[in-house]
Amino acid sequence: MARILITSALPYINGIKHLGNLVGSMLPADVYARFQRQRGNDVLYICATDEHGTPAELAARDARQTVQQYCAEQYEIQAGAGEAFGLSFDHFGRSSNPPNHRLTQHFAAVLEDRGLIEERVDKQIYSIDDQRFLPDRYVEGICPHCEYEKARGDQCDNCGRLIDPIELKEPYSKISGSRNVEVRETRHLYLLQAQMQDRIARWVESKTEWPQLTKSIAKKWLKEGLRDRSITRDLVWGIPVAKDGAKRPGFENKVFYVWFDAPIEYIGATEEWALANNENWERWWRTDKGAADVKYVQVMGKDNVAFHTVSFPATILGSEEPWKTVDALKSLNWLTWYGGKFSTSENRGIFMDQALEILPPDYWRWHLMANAPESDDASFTLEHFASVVNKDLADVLGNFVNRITRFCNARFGDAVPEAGDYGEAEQNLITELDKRMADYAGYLEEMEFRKAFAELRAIWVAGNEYLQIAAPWTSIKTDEARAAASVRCALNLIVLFAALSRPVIPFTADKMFAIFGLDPVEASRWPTRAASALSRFKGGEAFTLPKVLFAKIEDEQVDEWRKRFGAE
Ligand code: B3M
Ligand code: ZN
Repeated sequence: MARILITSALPYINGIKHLGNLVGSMLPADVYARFQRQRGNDVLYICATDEHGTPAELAARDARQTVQQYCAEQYEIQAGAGEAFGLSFDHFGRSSNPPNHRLTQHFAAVLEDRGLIEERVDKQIYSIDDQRFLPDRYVEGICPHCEYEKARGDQCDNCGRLIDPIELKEPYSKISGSRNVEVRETRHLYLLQAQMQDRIARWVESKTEWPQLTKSIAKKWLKEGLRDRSITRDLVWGIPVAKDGAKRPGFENKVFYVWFDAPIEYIGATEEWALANNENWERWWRTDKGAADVKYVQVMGKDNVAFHTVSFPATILGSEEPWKTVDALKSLNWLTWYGGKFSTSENRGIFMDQALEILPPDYWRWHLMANAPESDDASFTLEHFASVVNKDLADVLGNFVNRITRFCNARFGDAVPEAGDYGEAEQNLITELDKRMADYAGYLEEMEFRKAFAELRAIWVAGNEYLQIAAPWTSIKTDEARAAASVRCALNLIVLFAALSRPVIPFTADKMFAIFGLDPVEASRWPTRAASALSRFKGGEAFTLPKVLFAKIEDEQVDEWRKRFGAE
């Protein structure tokens, strides 16, 4: 039994996430976690809300709430949406919780002991009208790299480059809109990453399992050369710059930078999980305390890769403490909304709560994962979504289940028929399934999701083709035992399909198990041999007729949703 620690990038607290965020980190991590659990591995899947930094403060301001109230409310909303989507976190924490405070302050202290942190005088934009510094997103202006007019102080949304706010042209305050700003000096803590260039480069080299996209991003950053970066900000909301409960002199009104504390929350949230469940978090994170044999898997969108392949490793490796570091890092490209951006303010795109108002989670889960933005960005369109749902889920999987249960019920009654032995058609099916099941599991193991779900679809199709060939509705006229064997095989296929499909469409899989009154946990133990899967039911097992598993999406619905969600 392998031990697998999985984390997906922590969603920012400011507002419910859209379908692109979902498929960019949490959903693929969930599918992988479910697959590994079904295989009998010891899995710990950890996520949390990322609550610090300027996005949270700005959103709380817009909502006319204190940032504490805002975060507490949004946390509940995001946790609820995750649960409704079937995201099987072992723990969904909050980066503002006490363990992360303790750990972040611990890392800063250790890094300083190692000579990797120093105080420096820094230049920041100060707003005279707002009487405060304007770190990161509090300031906007023209991008120095691509001339985009609404570049944020920390990063340009147009060209994706990271920005130092004082490089922005024509800066203005995001709080008041005032252009009455100037550059002032302020003290900050700097993490001396430049010194760590070689160590990080060697570490990245050692990560032979990393996929192409991940590796190329890490190498690009290393090639540009690691720069020392400030890890504190002039803000009130965040983790205080303190040690042993005492604030650092001169840093009373400063906190750690959100990107310093956010990845540490992977560990913090594990500690939250341990506290809540009377468990031991160190055996997942400390290689001196049992974590040496853990496989650690991270999942994230491509914009987060540099922070996980360079910045967070600088924190971890720089501490020289025996922390577990990432083994496999799955990164995804963007899912776009009709080729453009998802946007709450412009009412473009579907957000997690809205998605579930119109259809159950498995419709979305299947479409998103089968068309995950892996090799390239992918565009979400309602038209494509409807055609995938109608074909794969309604016509192929749903129809199979419906057709065979109804036929059996009409001709043999409400139990699996006993007569007949498997013959050549079943043998051929078993041969095909064995090959496809092995390929499918291999792709899931590698987190090649598009390929995996093309294979799963092919497995469902193979079931339909088998039914076409076996045609019990014809054979029953001349050879009832043959027809009974075909029906028994097809009913066994329902259970096999449910087990194989459960990582991606867990709610439907459980409905399929329920047809036969099976316990989902036992019945979903990962099947590796088609022959044994298809001999589960020997005959005589009772079943109940299921309701239709997937309703087809009608053109009128697509038209209505196009209007509602700003499709163009
Ligand atoms: N919250 C950015 C994002 O959601 C950031 C990820 C943190 S992972 C430690 O894209
Ligand atoms: Zn730019």
